[in-house]
Formats: sequence, C-alpha cells, structure tokens
Amino acid sequence: RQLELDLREALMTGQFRLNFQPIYNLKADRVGGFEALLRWNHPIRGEVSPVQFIPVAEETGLIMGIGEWVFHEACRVAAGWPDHVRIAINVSPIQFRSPGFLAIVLQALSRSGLPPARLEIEITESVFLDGEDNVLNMLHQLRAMGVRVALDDFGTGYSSLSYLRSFPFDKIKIDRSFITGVAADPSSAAIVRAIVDLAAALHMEITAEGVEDDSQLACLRGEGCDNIQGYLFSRPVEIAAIQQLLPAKL
Ligand code: G
Ligand code: G
Ligand code: MN
Ligand code: NA
Repeated sequence: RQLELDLREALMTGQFRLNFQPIYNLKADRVGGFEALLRWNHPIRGEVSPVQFIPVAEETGLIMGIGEWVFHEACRVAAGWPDHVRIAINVSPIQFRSPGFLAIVLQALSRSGLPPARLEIEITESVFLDGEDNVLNMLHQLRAMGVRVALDDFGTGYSSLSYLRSFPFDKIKIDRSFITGVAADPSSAAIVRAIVDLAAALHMEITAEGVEDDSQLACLRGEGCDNIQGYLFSRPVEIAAIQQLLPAKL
C-alpha cells in the first residue's frame, strides 16, 4: 500500500511536525496547557490529515515509531514552558496497550527533563475494547509516576459511565458534539451540566472541546467548567506561535 511506504519514508526523513492547541484554564484565567496535534506534510500529497493516516499507521504497526517521535518532540518543546503549563499527547489504543509504551514515556521524560506532572496522556474509550486489565495496570503505573491521564472524546462511546466508575482518570474531555449546541439546545446543555457535575463528584478535572463562540463560553463558565479548548481562543498553532499565546487572556 503506497500510503504505508510513504509513512515509513515520512518518519525517516522528518516530514512530521507537531501543532499545539492551547487549553485555557477558566479558573486560573490563563493558558494551562497545550494539546500536541500531529501534522504530516507529504512532498506531493501536501498536508495529510491524521484522520487519514493514523488508521493506516495503526494497521501497519508504524504507529509505534510515529508515536515515539511525537512523545520526544512534544516533551522537548514543552520542557521550555513555564511550570504551570502542561502538554497533552494523544495516544492510540495500540500504542497504549503495547508492552514498550511505559519505557517510551520514561525515556521522553528523562531525555527532555520535563517533570512527569506536566505530561498528560489522552486516550479514548476505544482503548478498552480489547479488554480492560492491561489498561488499568498501565493507568496505575502512569499515575504512580505522576503522569496525568485524560479520557478524550467523552460521551461518544458505548459505556462511558462504566469506565469512569472503574478507571482513575485525572481529567475528562467533553466531546465537541455536546459543546456545539450548548448555548442553543437544552438537551446539549443538560448533558454538559451533568458531565461537569459528575466530574466534580469524582474529583476529575473537565475540559470542554470545540468551543467556537462567546455564547458557548458563557454557558460553560456558568456551569463551572474548568478548561476550554477550541477555535474561539485559538486554533492549533506552529511551535513559533506558542510563546505569544502563553500570556494571552480570554
Ligand atoms: O488536529 P486534528 O483535528 O487534525 O486531529 C484529528 C485526529 O487525529 C484527532 O482525533 C486527534 O486526536 C488525532 N491525533 C492528532 N495527533 C495525534 C497523535 O499524535 N497521535 C494520535 N494517536 N492521534 C492524533
Ligand atoms: O480527537 P481529539 O479531541 O484529540 O481531536 C482534536 C481535534 O479537534 C483536532 O483535530 C483539532 O484540530 C480539532 N479542533 C480543535 N478545536 C476545534 C474547534 O473549535 N472546532 C472544531 N470543529 N474542531 C476543533
Ligand atoms: Mn485529544
Ligand atoms: Na476529543
């Protein structure tokens, strides 16, 4: 498959880069972190979305090498930020469940000097589909090191609530499909309110994803949401644009 060959080449020749989208802490009223988002500029195809190439990387096992590169690059960049600014990294289920994963995290931390408490790993519910035991074990090991774990795209899976009961997440990211209608649609608003309350009761932090306008922001503030992420505050940016976002205010 051509895309597979191209991905292999991309990893060897440095065609990947990271963009960073700020996560704004409404309680502290400042940027509290950035999510690393993988970008691939192919010499002929141009920019290829991770939605297209991550599944191929997963099928072919290339996700391991690509994911390792993401960890090293993201931690390297984040090590230069102020102490209160975290880096969030998306991890595919295949990567998370692989035996070598913890070693990659440890190596990225030690090589960059980034304190573990400033690293947050984002996983989705799909990580549980192939069995829960290894996942629980990995979550405990990461948290014992001080690394934080977030449940991404919350609310879109089949049994989100049962996972919350059994697994020690530090943070829940409310999927943007619920945020879109939060200001106009009473059902979306009720769901968001319930998730915010649930997270508070479980002592988990909350981020609302895909916040695009002021009316959504006003609702989320009203509900007591901890953090917002989305085009309203900033799109994902290149490394060079991070420094000017650090002091920015909503
Ligand atoms: O930034 P964008 O909307 O293009 O991201 C599309 C999808 O790709 C999102 O679901 C995001 O979580 C995923 N993604 C982005 N970067 C990474 C990465 O480094 N690793 C993995 N596994 N997924 C990523
Ligand atoms: O699956 P995950 O939540 O990791 O995906 C994050 C994706 O959401 C990224 O591809 C990012 O580019 C995209 N994104 C971030 N903010 C917004 C937003 O405000 N609106 C929309 N439509 N997409 C967003
Ligand atoms: Mn994410
Ligand atoms: Na998400």
